[in-house]
Amino acid sequence: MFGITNLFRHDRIWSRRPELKASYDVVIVGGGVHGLAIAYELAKRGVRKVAVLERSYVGSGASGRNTAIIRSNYRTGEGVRFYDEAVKRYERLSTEMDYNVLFSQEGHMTLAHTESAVTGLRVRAEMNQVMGVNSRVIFRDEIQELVPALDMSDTPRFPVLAALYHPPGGIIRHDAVVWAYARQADRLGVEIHPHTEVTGIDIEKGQVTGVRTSRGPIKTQTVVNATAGWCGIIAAMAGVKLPIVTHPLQAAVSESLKPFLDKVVVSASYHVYVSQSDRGELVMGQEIDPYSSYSLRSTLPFLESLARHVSELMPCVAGVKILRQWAGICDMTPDFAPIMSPTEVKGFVLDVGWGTWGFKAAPAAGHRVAELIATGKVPAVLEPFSLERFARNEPLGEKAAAAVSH
Ligand code: PYC
Repeated sequence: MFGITNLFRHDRIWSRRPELKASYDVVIVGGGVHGLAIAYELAKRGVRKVAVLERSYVGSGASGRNTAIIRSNYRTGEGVRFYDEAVKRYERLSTEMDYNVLFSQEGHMTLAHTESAVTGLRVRAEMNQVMGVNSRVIFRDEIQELVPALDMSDTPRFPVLAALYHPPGGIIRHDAVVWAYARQADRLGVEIHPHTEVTGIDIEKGQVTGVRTSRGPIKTQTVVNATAGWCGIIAAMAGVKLPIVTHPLQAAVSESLKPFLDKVVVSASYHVYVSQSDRGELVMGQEIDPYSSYSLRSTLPFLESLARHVSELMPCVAGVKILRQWAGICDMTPDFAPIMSPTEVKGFVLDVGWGTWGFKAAPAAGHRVAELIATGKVPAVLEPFSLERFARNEPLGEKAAAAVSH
């Protein structure tokens, strides 16, 4: 690869796709940020024969489609502890990877427009503070000072009453994170196989023995399902049933504007969130589409509703043009928390159910799932995220803090 002149020669970020080997120690299904982070962490622990299989290009799924919000202001102690580990790992990631992932810790703000929402934010703030996470409830004057673009008058349909302000939250460059992990994993000897589709998983006497792919079979004793959107399909190949329903999630960006918004703003009543990227675009989204689907189509009703609600929240952006819109698909669990877990099939490990909250978790998920595989023991921080919690009827109750819902 060359720059404008051939004086600046750059090597590829990671190696060309190699031939598939007949066997690997660990096969990771899914070449998004989670799969790559697990591979990198395994390689760091000295597990060398690791292959990442991706049916399209690296980062083509949820990793390339999310709106890159990082935060740990969750509602349950289990959630806050886990996502706080992820935020701390993200803070060190540019240095660890020797690659600028453009993490802007500009602060995250969840607005409350009703008294009951204010109570919900107080509960979250308490839990965040008990767990050592910087979050507090702030009121109208401070909100106005931090985000002058918000309509703080009494005339909106839902006047702003208070907000949960979380200073360590912010936005990151999602491609940079994916490329950084792919590059470091590759340097440590991980094989990355784009355009390699998994078509079956072989199991003998309750133990994984191999994976069938569009490029031939592979022998392995360990398969990690790190897919987003299709995790139920991959799990079914191993005979494992997941309590997951898949929904589209849409987002859009505006034309570039001068910087005026340096907080991520979320409003559950208007069902929208807005941030401004380093390029000046407004990055905006709503809740998941209400129907279950694998479609990556973006829709006009989404855009109409987004435009209406964002301009109610920030009337000054009403005339701004939309540059593009897109969709991703999200694997929703009943409790809006992920599944990182061994399964009843020996050697079949899950890192799935990441709904609308997966990108922000990748460094912690990669580290802890690799620990689970390398040591054979579930790390304490992952215990609450087992698959079995659903059979035991012990859901986590994270719905109130995931994405913009409630
Ligand atoms: O979890 O912050 C979040 C989020 C925003 C949009 C989708 N997920």
